[in-house]
Amino acid sequence: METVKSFFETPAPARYKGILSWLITTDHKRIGLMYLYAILFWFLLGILLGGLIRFELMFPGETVLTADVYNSVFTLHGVIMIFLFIIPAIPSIFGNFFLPIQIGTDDVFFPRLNLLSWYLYMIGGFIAIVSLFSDGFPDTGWTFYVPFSVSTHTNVSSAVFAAFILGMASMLTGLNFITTVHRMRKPGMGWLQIPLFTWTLYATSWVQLLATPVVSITLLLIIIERYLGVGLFDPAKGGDPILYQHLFWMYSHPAVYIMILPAMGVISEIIPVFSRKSIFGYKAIVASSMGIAVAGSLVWAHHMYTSGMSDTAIFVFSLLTFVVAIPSAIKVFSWVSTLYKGSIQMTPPLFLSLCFIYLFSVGGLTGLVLGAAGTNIHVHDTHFVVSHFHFVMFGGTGFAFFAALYYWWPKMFGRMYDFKNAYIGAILLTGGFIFHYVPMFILGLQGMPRRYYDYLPQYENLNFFAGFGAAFIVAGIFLMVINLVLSFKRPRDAASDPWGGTTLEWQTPSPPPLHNFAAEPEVLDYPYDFTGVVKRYSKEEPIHEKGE
Ligand code: HEM
Ligand SMILES: [Cu+2]
Repeated sequence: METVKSFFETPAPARYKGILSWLITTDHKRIGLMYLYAILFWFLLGILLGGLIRFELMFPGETVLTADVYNSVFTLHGVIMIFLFIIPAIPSIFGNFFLPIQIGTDDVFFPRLNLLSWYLYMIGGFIAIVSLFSDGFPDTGWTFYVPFSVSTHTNVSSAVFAAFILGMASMLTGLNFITTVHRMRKPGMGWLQIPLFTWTLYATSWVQLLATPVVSITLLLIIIERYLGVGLFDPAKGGDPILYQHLFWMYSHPAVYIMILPAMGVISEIIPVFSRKSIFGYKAIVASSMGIAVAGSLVWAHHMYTSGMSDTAIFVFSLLTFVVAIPSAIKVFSWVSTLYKGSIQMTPPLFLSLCFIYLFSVGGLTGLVLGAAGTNIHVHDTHFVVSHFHFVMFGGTGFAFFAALYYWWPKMFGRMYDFKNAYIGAILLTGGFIFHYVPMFILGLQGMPRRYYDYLPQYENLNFFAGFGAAFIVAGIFLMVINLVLSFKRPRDAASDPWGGTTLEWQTPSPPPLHNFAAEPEVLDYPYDFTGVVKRYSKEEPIHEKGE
């Protein structure tokens, strides 16, 4: 008699064909791919909304959106980009697909919980869509600040409930990764043999697990306030609206490390492979990942210097903000030191990684401008802040997302792609990015406030100019996605190790079989030795020698 346990333990592909074999799969690779398809949909929708915001801002006054609709559009853009793209993107797609393989095992520790996390992600996305209808999507901004989020008539309750559900999916992913790294490493793989991508996912998972509950409860409090009016955030009832800001940023600042740490892990995988040199400072990078996860939880109030905090509190949070920049700088130093005197082999993943290092550094350095109270109070809530977080989130994680997609695509799908189109797309994206966001730094320094659909005449030229940058961004992104889709026209003949990598995923076939390893994988020690590691783009192609 077939038990429930054996029902789930029999891999779905062996049981069902077609869509059903996906919908009940517990294979980490398939779950990673299902996240990829869903997250790409949301990302492209978020990009189009970004383009719409920019088109509205290209001309003063009403262009295509009324003031109310503009407020809902940037809120939707922010909510999609934060909760449906950037937080889940790299951990849920590439973490799910590659973490078990990188530590030499055949799945995550809780495969069914992993599938549940995907369903929660889909349900969260669905509820966000539902919030669009009836009273319209919230017009509060993605931060849902009280008292406005309690009083506004728009669909705040369902939107924050969507974010609550998405938080659950994120926590389950974190729980799974921590348990898998502790319990399922290939025998003999010590902690200092774990690849850096997996290390960053491990550090991220602790932040996902410990910080997410704070925002989950805080978002539920908004719903309670909207329906019961307890007065938690209402001074007239003894409450305090600033309490909401503390609770919200106690998650949302550590959340920026949920966004950037996995991205940093991707870059730490790519740079050594295309420099043909082991990473500089493996242990320093591991320590800095854990350091960021811990120190990053202590700086949240640097978002609130203008909320009436005491000078002492401002001083403490400003100092801590400078401290947390140190581990990030260690990583940038290690990447550049690895490139130094390496035999650089340019490929689309490396090109995108170099863009990441430049854009993330600009984002990080402008973060210090914001961390210093003296400058912060002048540029708080202006387009300087908007540009800063686009440099770190989009220039950082967004570019690392594409670098990861182009680095692991041959392994995930067994197909190579067109390099020329990839470069054209990446150059359009990078050029458009700089043309779009650098003017926003200047507009912010000149005092243009964020979250207004209109502006004073002196801001007209730079806003108009930035519009062309946004057009290039959109064109570049769609070209890079279409280029990958077109790879399905190519033969499925990518080699198992097209780049000459040294982590375990390059010891599996492309794509990997259900249980990942056709043969017992060999765990290598850091520093990796790249000499003699052969590269071959496709099975048929001759071995690529150095400098080809
Ligand atoms: C074509 C690409 C994009 C364009 C043109 C764009 C444009 C903008 C603009 C102009 C704003 C400010 C709206 C205002 O304050 O009035 C904004 C806000 C925002 N963007 Fe983007 N963006 C793009 C991509 C992204 C990406 C990739 C992310 C994240 C990964 C992102 C995250 C955000 C967030 C969180 C906000 C804040 C929304 C709020 O104020 O509540 N954007 N975007
Ligand atoms: Cu912050």
